[in-house]
Order: sequence, then C-alpha cells, then structure tokens
Amino acid sequence: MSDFKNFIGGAWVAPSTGEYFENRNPADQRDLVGRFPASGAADVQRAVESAKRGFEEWKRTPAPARGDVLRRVGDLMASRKEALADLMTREMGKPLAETRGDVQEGIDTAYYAATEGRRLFGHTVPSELRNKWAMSFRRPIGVAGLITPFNFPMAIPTWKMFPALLCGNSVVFKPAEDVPHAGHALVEILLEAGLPPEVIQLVHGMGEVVGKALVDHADVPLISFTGSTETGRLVGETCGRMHKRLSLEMGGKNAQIVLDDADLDLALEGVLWGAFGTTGQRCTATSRLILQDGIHDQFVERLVERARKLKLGDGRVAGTDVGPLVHEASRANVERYVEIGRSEGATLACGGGRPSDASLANGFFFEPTIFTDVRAGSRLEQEEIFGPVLSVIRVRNAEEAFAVNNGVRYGLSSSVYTRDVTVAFRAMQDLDNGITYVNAPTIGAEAHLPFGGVKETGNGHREGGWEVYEFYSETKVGYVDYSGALQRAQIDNY
Ligand code: UN1
Repeated sequence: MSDFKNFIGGAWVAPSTGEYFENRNPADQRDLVGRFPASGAADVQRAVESAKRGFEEWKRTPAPARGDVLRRVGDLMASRKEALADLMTREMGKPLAETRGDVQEGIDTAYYAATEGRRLFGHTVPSELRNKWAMSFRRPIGVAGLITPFNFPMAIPTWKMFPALLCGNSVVFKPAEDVPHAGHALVEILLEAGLPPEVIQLVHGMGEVVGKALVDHADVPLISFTGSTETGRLVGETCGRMHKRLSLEMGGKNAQIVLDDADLDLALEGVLWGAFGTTGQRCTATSRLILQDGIHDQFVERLVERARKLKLGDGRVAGTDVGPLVHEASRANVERYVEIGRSEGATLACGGGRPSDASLANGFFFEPTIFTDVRAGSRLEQEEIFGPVLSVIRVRNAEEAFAVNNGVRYGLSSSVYTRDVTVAFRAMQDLDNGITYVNAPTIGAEAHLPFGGVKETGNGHREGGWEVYEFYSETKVGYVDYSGALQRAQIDNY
C-alpha cells in the first residue's frame, strides 16, 4: 500500500516533513487503512500561498457556475455513496447505516449549495434621497481554513466547505487525524467535479501543528472549527487577536426529557438512538435523560433491558447496532467517567466496561452504559463525555426538567417527549439550546436548517441552512446617485 499525500498547489504531494502517521480501523487495530502525511507548518504555508491564487480565479467565477461544480460534486457523492460509507466506517467505526446517512448529508448540502448559487440574495431598498439607489450584495472573503472532527467525516467538512466555495472563497482543509481517508476521497471528488485545483488544498496532520499553523496564518481571514470547547477557546483567542472571522461548533451535554404523559414507546426508541448512535460520539448525542417521577421506574427498566441487547461490533458487519470508540484515548476517557460516576454515588444500571466477547478484543469497544440516580450538578451530569454513557436524572415536573436541561454550560440540542402541546411550545421557547426536538431525539438535524448551539457550544454562528452563507461572505453596500447633484444624506431632506 502506498502512502497517502496532501493536495497542495494543484498536485498530490508528500509532506515537507517526510513523516507519516498510521490510520487504523478502530474495530480491529490489525487493519491498517493507510499512512497519511504528518505535515508541518511549511506545508500549510505552501497551501495558503496556492489558495490565494485559487481565490483570485474563483472569486471571479459567477456564483451559478460555482454552484454547477457543487451539483456535480453531489452527483459524484451519490454515485459513490456505498464506497464512501464503507471507507468511513472502516476508519471511524460507526455502522454503515450511519455513514450512509453521513454521506447523504453531504449530498444534500451539495445540492442546497448548488441552488444557492442562483440566489445569494442581497437587498435593494429605497434611498431617502431622490434619484438614488441603495443596495446590498455579497462578496467572497478569501482563504477559508476548515478544521473538522472525526465523528461526521463527510457531513461536517461539507457543511463548511460547500458554502465556503459557493460564496467564492478558496479552502485549506485539515480533516481530523482519525478520518484522513474520508478527507482524501472528498477532495478527489471536488477535483473530478471540475473545481479549479488551487481552490482546494488538503493538508493532513495533527491539530497542534497543522490546525494551529492555519489558525495562526495572517493570510487566512476565515476559520471554521468543530471540536472540543477547550480547543475552540484557544482557536478563538488567536482569531480574536488577529481579527479573523470565526465559526465555532463545540461541546454538548444534550438532554432528552420524558414527561408522564409521553408516548413511552416512542421515547424509548428515541433515547436508544440518541444516546448510543455513533457510540455516543456526537455533539448532539443524548447524554442526559430527564425523567418525570410518574414514569421513571418503568421507563428505566425498559431502557436497561433494551440497552443490554444492543449488538456491539464492526460497523461493516450486518446487524451491528453500536460500533467501537474512535481510539484508545477516547475509551480511556469514557472509563474515567464511569469511575467518576461511581465515586459520585450514581447507580450503574448497565454496561460500564469493555465487552467480554473475544472477537471484539482488537477494537476500542465499550458497552452501552446507563447511570441512574444521577444528581443534577454532578460532574457526570455536567461534563461532555463523548461516549456511550447516559445519565438518568429524576424530576418532579416540567419546570424542574427545564431547569435541569438549562443547568449546564453547553446548549446544543434538547428533546422533549410530551403529548401536551402547550408544554411542547414552552420547551421550544424556554430551553437554552440551538435546537429543540419535540417527540424526536436530540440528533437528526437536517442540512437545510441552521445548526448550532448557544452558551459554550458555539460563538453565535450557525452551520447549514441559509445562515451559513452569511458567515462565508461579506456584506457590501452600494449607493448609486444619478441625480447629478450633491445630495447629503440625513441633511438635505430633513
Ligand atoms: C454532530 O452531532 O456532531 O444532528 C453533528 C445530527 C447530524 C449532525 C450531527 N445530522 O444528528
């Protein structure tokens, strides 16, 4: 197997460092996916220089023509959906049904971006003066540095990249070191679809080196980062100092609330999918389950019974419900939180350890884990774990449930199961999250709506939908005075 390369300056090239890192299958460490460049700051430097040339060309390409490229990208992704899903599962572990969905989110984002090429609306508004026009329109910004996580190897890069490109920016892409193969495949598709080569640069490597060099680079005015709140803070400090435009998408501690009047069958399916899908490694994962007194005991009993039956395994094998964690450090972190939960006095209702099945011994598997009697305010209840660990909190009523939901520093998504329409609307109004689901789990955002969170989850920007186009473009205003005279705004007509 040959080593993978970066894509810089319009060509596939080896890293300046001459160093590579291994990418192995988390379900079976004996399976080597490939060796990928451990690039250095010099590679980022070359990528940015090339991306600046790419930008000069791309910003002059009409937006509908930029959209045409993205439509072809969507077509290619659709035609390769199965192969992409397979390589993604192989390098990050979640079951094929989920990686297929991940690719589909990329396809949806491509087609949405393609049509946006014929909108990119500005406004034309009346001037306060006679014979004068006033209007706004959108301009591209420059080189966008995109730093993405492992858990949605296709959806999250495309959420950022396609709107960035549609708006006329060029891109330097640094995928997570756990999913470099997906990043490679995506860039191949962009090139095949006819994107001018210097418009996209792919630089593999470590966040502390490549990501940092990108964030520090004076000629990268736009940064979009998805990852931990701790790293996001560092990125934000630099971008603040350098006056960069920055979109942050960070941690979550999302709750599903189930009230006494809820459809419990529905709520049960919801929490199993929300908590253990992607092995709990989603920013939108359900990591807290807030249950009202009246249904608490029976719901926990049914939930534990079902969670115990979830089938752990290789995501590429039919019948697998839950894949491995992405790497050893991530499993060690989950184990640490199980210890924290125990020491805080929570009751371990199921899971809590590695599976005994010998066929899983070469992967980073961990059992779906549920703690009950979790105290609001405890570390288990407050901190993001990013693994298959669900904390159950008992409450008396909807008010208390809402307060518990809001009592964390994150605010990505929330979910409420109830048949009472007034409670449902109050939840949408009062829960401090960027997304609230009614009678649906905390995961399942659609590509054409804004995605993001409040508090320490984000910094006010959204991905997806129509709002992301605001982030990747600059508003410019034009005034055209055809009166033939000096007209002084705010003065001559008042
Ligand atoms: C994430 O949780 O990291 O909402 C992104 C969802 C997906 C995107 C999640 N469409 O489940």
